Amino acid sequence: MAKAVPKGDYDGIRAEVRKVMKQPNYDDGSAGPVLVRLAWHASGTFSLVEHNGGSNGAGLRHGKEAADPANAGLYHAIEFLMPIQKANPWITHADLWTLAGVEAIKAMGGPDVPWQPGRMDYEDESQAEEHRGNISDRLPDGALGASHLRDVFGRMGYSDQRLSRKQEIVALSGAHTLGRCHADRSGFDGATDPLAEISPWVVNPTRFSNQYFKLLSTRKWVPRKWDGPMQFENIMAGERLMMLPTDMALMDDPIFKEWVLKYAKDQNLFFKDFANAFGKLIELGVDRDDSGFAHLVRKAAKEGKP
Ligand code: DDH
Repeated sequence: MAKAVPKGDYDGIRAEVRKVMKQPNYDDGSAGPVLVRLAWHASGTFSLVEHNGGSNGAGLRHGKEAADPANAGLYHAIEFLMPIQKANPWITHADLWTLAGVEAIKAMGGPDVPWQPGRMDYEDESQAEEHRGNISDRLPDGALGASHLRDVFGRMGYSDQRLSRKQEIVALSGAHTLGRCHADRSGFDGATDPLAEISPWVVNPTRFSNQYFKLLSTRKWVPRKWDGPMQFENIMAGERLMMLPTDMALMDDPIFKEWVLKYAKDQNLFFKDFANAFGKLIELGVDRDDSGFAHLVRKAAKEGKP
């Protein structure tokens, strides 16, 4: 029997997301990048083996996950979406966050990412703790390298050892064509630097494109001389762009590099692979039953490795 699809005016929600994206007093005038980051951090905690984490439940609203330093600054995204949730209480936070990320990508010129409703929300902190267990330290650390990327995405089920999937880690990393680092959130970048306000990864950080791959593969990136965490920079005509050590790892590793170069040359290929990979990301751990809803039941951990 085909699974039911939960009912709701999702096109109306998409239109409202486009409206709240316009934030003249926030960053580059757009909430888009931080909405995409919310969808990613809500989903990227999934573990295939332990079968916990992921976007279902919207656990990031509660306890340790909300307080995780990796999620610093995401309250901006949650607050931007709050009026939509209040006006449309039928939609769960978990569905709204993932739909907002997908719609923001589209609104910023990116591809259509497949999205389906049906996620549920944890009712309270104790339900979240009971279902999720300890999922701290699962999001990637920008100071590390290629093997860390393989560990983090391998835990979710993305693995570059499988031929058909090796490009997904690189494709997802292309989201750094959006937004910027904030010294008060991740510690990267420098608020005291006169050039700091123009230090995202690419020149136009609210436009989804393959610029990240073009710049990563063609500019000369040098370690930044400062007291903050290790990061790389390229300054040209007074404009400072940056890369994290994890971004540079994509060029150091021959398998990842092959895909960086492909995406730098072919934006359509990047859009196609990104849409597939992001679509999978927001589905991780979302197990719908025939009602179309992904009821929040604690699953047993799986045997073995992904
Ligand atoms: Fe990221 N990211 N990300 N990222 N990310 C940051 C910002 C943004 C890492 C670290 C950082 C993905 C992968 C990685 C976005 C999307 C995605 C910041 C800066 C850090 C640090 C946060 C701040 O200071 O505000 C690391 C490490 C990885 C990795 O190694 C894999 C992925 C997979 C995505 C995705 O969406 C698929 C976006 C968007 C931003 C910009 C946020 C903003 O507020 O602007």
